[in-house]
Amino acid sequence: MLASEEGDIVSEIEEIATRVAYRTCPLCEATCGLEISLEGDRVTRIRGDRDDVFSAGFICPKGSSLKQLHDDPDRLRAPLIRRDGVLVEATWEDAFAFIASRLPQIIAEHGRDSVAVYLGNPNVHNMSGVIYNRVLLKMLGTRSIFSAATVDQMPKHVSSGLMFGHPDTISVPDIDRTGYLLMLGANPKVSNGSLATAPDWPGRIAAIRERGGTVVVVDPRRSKTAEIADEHIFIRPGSDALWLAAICNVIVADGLVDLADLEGHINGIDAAAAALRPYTPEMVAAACGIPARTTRRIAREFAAAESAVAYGRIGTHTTRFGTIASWLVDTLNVITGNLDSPGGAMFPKAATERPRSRRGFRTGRWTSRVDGYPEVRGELPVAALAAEIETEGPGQIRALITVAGNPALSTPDGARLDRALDDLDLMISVDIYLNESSRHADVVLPAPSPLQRAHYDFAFTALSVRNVANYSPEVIPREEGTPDEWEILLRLAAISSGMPPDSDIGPLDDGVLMTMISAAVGAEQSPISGRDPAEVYAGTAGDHGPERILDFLIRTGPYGDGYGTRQGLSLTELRANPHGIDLGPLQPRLPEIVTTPSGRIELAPDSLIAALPGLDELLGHDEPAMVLVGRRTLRSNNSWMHNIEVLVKGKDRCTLQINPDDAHRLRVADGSRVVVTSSTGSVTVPAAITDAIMPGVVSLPHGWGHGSEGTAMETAARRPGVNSNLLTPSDLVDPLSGNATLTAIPVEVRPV
Ligand SMILES: Nc1nc2c(c(=O)[nH]1)N[C@H]1C(S)=C(S)[C@@H](COP(=O)(O)OP(=O)(O)OC[C@H]3O[C@@H](n4cnc5c(=O)[nH]c(N)nc54)[C@H](O)[C@@H]3O)O[C@H]1N2
Ligand SMILES: Nc1nc2c(c(=O)[nH]1)N[C@H]1C(S)=C(S)[C@@H](COP(=O)(O)OP(=O)(O)OC[C@H]3O[C@@H](n4cnc5c(=O)[nH]c(N)nc54)[C@H](O)[C@@H]3O)O[C@H]1N2
Ligand code: SF4
Ligand SMILES: [Mo]
Repeated sequence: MLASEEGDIVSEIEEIATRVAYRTCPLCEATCGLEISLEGDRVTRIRGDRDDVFSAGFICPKGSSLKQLHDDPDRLRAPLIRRDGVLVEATWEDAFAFIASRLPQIIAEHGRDSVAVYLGNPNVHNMSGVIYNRVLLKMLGTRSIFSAATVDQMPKHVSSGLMFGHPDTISVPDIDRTGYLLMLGANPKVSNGSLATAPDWPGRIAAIRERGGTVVVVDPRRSKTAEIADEHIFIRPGSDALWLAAICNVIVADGLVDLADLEGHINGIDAAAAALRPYTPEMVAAACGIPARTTRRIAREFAAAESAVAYGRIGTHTTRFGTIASWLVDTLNVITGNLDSPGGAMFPKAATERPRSRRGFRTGRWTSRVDGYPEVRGELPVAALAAEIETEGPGQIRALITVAGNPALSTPDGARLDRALDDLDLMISVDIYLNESSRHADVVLPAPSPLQRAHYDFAFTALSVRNVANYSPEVIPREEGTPDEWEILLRLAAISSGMPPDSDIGPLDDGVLMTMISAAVGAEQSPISGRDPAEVYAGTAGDHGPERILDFLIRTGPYGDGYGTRQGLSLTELRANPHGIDLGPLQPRLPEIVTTPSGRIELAPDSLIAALPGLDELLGHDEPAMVLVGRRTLRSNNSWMHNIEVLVKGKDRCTLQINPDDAHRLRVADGSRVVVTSSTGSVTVPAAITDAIMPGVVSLPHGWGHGSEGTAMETAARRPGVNSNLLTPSDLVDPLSGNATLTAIPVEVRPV
């Protein structure tokens, strides 16, 4: 009796103490559902949520390490202020007072453009960043805006803007239905996918093959994805645009153009065909390292497939021809009738999607002061940031705010930027670590851990291979007196507009929502068109912050309840569905999705046609002996998860992959240290000899190079690796998008 009574007591205690929370993983674009077991506020286990409507239990090693990230003693929990040259812990009040004593003064003396902002990648995975960075930028009123987008996907925004009318109208590969996937410069087996949100890419690739489809991977490395594909084709780094031109050329020359349902929706097909005419498979063969017969075969297979889709990512985007490559990927999809068609490239319909105007898209409304680069989406190339800090004159950058970014490691010519960061009059970092960039800051404001904030993927539901909506509340409460990230951003916004550091930010937050409501009630297509703004405001769930705005965006979005005008989604509905709500497979969206002034897809935008002959530069030159490409590894996340022991233990991952022929020629032994030198810098790193990489190409992952003085990431410092961006030059940007060149970097390799 006693024993069972005891048992009852024990299980009762367990019942009180343990709980399970469901949470979308915010670490990468795959948006996996996590099942998180807790005892009180201590995480005991994280595994894949088998009931998640999209990920069905899939998880990678990073997802479960959110526990270690949360528990990491190096993760910042209190603000830091630089006093007598050293960063010391301070109260939130003191930190904001410090900023208020410096920032408005710099703006008053040197003008608004003297304050720059750099927004890093995790902002896109964070409701606070997505909504409130815009408020910060607006209230700062600066044009000195930089982000990780210009070391990443900016070419896709530009080509999409020019072709479809809006830079966010991005087509994604419908991998769950396609019969033929042609993938360039992407390694989703490892990266878990990008600009194509899908949990379990490996399983989805296997499914294509199981249903009789074909997967072809074009990459200078036989990547993990290439290993699970039907075919892998080595390509000379940096030449994707040229090869895609030849593929399109074959489609046209062989009479394989078939617009199918796109007939009547396309402008410029003749102009595009004429511009591509010179680029025959024979002409590009040497530069691409791909025999003409292979190019012809792939073009014909692609055209013949029941459904087919071309998909290009980092490797195609991070070159001077990134925008051209991105345009040609979509051109290939269009001319084979595979755009906006199941199994082809389709347009997601996110639950928070806003109607887009028919203004069309343009770049270059202003230019960068020193190098004259055109503005793109209101941003300047981050490759130009160091020059803007170093170069004196009106408009020189004197202060920098970084939010969730590590540009010292993530952007080209890291050594130069690292020096420039030291020259700033003021640097403010909102970050969870004291890393290679935030170590230069005068004030560091720690954001809460990912488990301490609510989550909804505004960005990735718009890039998803299936329409899904999934909201997760915070899993663990924030420590008493600690602001959420949106409050930090809003307070920075307030201070930058001259408000006192301790002002009530509530009215500002109300204003953010009210502006959105006013726009919606005034918009014809909105379900709340003509409604009373005050009534809508009063009916919005929650009393502040990103969740209240999420409720508004969901309810006025394409599946929303329109504030009672129809059956549909709201935040309440999302909360009731912790495993997500499946909104079904992607649907054809033409013509409504196209917002070019003509109302048609523009296949031959002037700026792209004019830039195309630039590709000739790749032809007929002497190849440099060696070129450098990057790579990602499964347990990394750009530069910032190397402080987690479970992710970095084991063999060294920051190695230089080199082909056996090159290793033999250069007398490099496996595991020996080699010096890699580019026009920009030099690093010493262990060699890893492998025939998975093309002769003449070496590969080094980015995001390493830890342990510099003033950082506080002990585990990372023990396995520092080297910064591959010491080798990437800052003066080679894609002129159309401002994107940095991070691949095909000429280098010399020699043994130590
Ligand atoms: N050579 C080379 N360079 C590359 C690439 C490449 O392929 N090759 N890839 C590029 C790409 S695609 C990208 S996206 C960029 C990434 O460039 P960045 O965004 O500059 O770098 P990350 O390493 O992602 O750094 C993110 C920072 O955000 C912090 N952080 C994490 N979560 C939060 C949070 O919730 N709030 C706040 N405030 N901070 C947080 C982390 O501590 C870290 O300091 O790197 C680029 N650099
Ligand atoms: N594990 C892990 N996952 C991540 C990240 C991470 O750091 N680690 N980062 C996240 C981020 S921010 C992003 S943007 C995505 C990126 O996701 P992906 O675009 O899939 O990026 P990578 O895995 O770097 O794969 C790029 C591939 O391009 C190849 N490549 C290099 N140069 C060329 C070229 O000139 N032509 C062609 N055809 N191929 C080339 C490389 O060999 C590599 O295999 O990954 C996300 N997911
Ligand atoms: S694949 Fe991406 S979203 Fe899924 S668990 Fe891993 S890091 Fe998280
Ligand atoms: Mo990225």
